[in-house]
Amino acid sequence: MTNNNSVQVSLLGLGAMGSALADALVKAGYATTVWNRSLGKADDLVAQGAQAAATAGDAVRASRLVIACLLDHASVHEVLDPLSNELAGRTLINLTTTTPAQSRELAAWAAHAGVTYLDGGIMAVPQMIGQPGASILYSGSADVFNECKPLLDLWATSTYFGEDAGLASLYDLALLAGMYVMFAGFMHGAAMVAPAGVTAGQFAAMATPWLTAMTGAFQGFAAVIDGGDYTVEGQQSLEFSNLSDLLASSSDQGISTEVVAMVQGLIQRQIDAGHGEEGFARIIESIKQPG
Ligand code: FVH
Repeated sequence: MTNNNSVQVSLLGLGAMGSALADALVKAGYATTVWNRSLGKADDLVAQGAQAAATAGDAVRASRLVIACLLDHASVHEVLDPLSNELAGRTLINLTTTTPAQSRELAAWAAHAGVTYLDGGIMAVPQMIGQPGASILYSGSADVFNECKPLLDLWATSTYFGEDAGLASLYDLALLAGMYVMFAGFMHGAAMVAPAGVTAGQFAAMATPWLTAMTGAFQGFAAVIDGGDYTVEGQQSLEFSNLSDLLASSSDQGISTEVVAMVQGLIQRQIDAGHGEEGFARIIESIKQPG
């Protein structure tokens, strides 16, 4: 245990994630006060040395640094709105998942209440907290981020994006968008080979190295997008990126074509607009300008 016991921290919300965050604080020796709406969830933490607060107000009054990890934006307001006077002059780090607009709204609410605010987006599941691979994204007060960095780094790799409190959440949701579309691509491939008797496990064994290798293309696409010139030589053109074989084979296998047709639609809009000889990265223009 390290010597953090003079640093008082209060954590509101002991769901799966809040409990993992609190556990890491207690193990690192922070003087941790915890509160949860329903009883019983603090017991293990108390056995390890945490203090259980009877009310959220008691938890807020116990520490200058208050961390919220609740269900959603509405529950954060439900818990904190009645406590705005007690929170004044304290620091709030909100790790509850919210949209960028909700994060900015909470930052404005906090500023109005005299609370210094840092927003966080957790890119990890509870079992990953304190383990390599966990990442938490932050935006809002730079002073809070810098002061609290040793504590934040207990949980995960901490990355700060700037004073706009909505940025951490924006990155969080953008990364999740990429993940879900990639997962849908994997599911499509697994569905395509299934009628041939290929198990999802057999397909995953091929898909993992293939898709991992393909992530190497991201920086090349990014250079073209950031350069703003989709005619740069050496790229695969949109006309070459014809997905009709993928669509026909999917239909032949008797499966949905929705996932591939979505990508084909983005390609086709750029071809129809006269950009067929330009690079594949140009489909970002279809996404930026909804059809
Ligand atoms: N768990 C995960 O894998 C993801 C990873 C990415 C980030 N998320 C976000 O983290 C927030 C908390 O998630 P969680 O996993 O801890 O969620 P639950 O286990 O469902 O616990 C929810 C806690 O919120 C409390 N709560 C809900 N509504 C209220 C309310 N109106 N007033 C007070 N507290 C409330 C709930 O209390 P109880 O039901 O035990 O009484 C839990 O403590 C979340 O934003 C994820 O999106 C986690």
